[in-house]
Amino acid sequence: MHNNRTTITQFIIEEQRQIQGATGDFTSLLNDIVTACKVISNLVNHGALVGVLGSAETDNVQGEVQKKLDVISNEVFIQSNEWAGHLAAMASEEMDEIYPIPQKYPRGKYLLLFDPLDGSSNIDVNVSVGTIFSILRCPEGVQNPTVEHFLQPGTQQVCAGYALYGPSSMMVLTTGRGVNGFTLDQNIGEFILSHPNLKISADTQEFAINMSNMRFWEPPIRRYMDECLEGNTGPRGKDFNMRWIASMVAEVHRILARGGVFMYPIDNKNKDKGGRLRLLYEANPMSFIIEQAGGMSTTGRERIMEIVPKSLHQRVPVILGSKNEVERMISYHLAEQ
Ligand code: AFP
Repeated sequence: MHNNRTTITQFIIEEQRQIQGATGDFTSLLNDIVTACKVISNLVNHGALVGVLGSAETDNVQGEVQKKLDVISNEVFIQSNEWAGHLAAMASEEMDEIYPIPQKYPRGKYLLLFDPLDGSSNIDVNVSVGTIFSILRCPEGVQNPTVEHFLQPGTQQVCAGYALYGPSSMMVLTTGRGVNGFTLDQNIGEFILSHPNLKISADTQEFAINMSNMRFWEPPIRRYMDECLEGNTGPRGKDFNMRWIASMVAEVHRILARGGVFMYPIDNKNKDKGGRLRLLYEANPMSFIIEQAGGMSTTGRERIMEIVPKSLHQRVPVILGSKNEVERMISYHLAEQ
């Protein structure tokens, strides 16, 4: 029975075979990313036993306090991906500047962007966290990429994915040909295809938003949420349920599994920063996955994947998930204009 199981490597190789001119470079890059995620999964699993919990007592570029595991996961990602010759440079939510591949290694044609440990406020309380990544092509002829080469809209992504470190560790990926999920078999150390061709239901009765920000919300979000909360006695005519994990990877994963909407909208608290979530490390890769699974992703006013980034650590409002609910929220934003 075990012979029928498809490993993530086999899956990626078979997918690449269907693309004319594929050199195998991309397959190897993904393998290195998978290795990094397995290492992080192992560290997260062992937690206090290997001394990785708690604060690193440093701030990242966003002014957020870094956890030890944020810093360690960032190093794991760099070490796993810098040597093989597939990348020209990397950028991470945890680093102020881009990371060009050191001269001692060959340079390749891809750019890798990542949030090594998303939802890290959950680490010390043993709640799910994850890694998010996005792969772009380094523009033709560019040997020494600079920040501007990373500022490509999400529609240019070659691949996006996340690893979820939850009750089981999973990897979910898209290369623009649908979304597939793999579960880590701890005994053999391989991700095995377990959730082929994930699709998000168009309708849902579940939303995820940080309700503590309610007093800062703009009218379209307030309207949408008021209507949901009125339940079957209100205009929606049905009851809604709520979830908030404070770990975007876990929220997106739930939406892929059973539908739902996730919102981190612009509000009067985060307006100066442009939103809460990071465009290049969180919003773009998750939007690619959500769209490929039949869902939608927007700021409320524009499709996230079409935003032309202005800076490496740019933040954006995010509304994503089941299509009919996201469309409804877009219409509420349009009605406000
Ligand atoms: P951290 O990685 O700093 O914990 O941030 C997680 C996150 O970017 C995203 O994964 C969550 O959805 C969101 O922030 C949680 O935000 P709140 O702190 O407002 O709940």
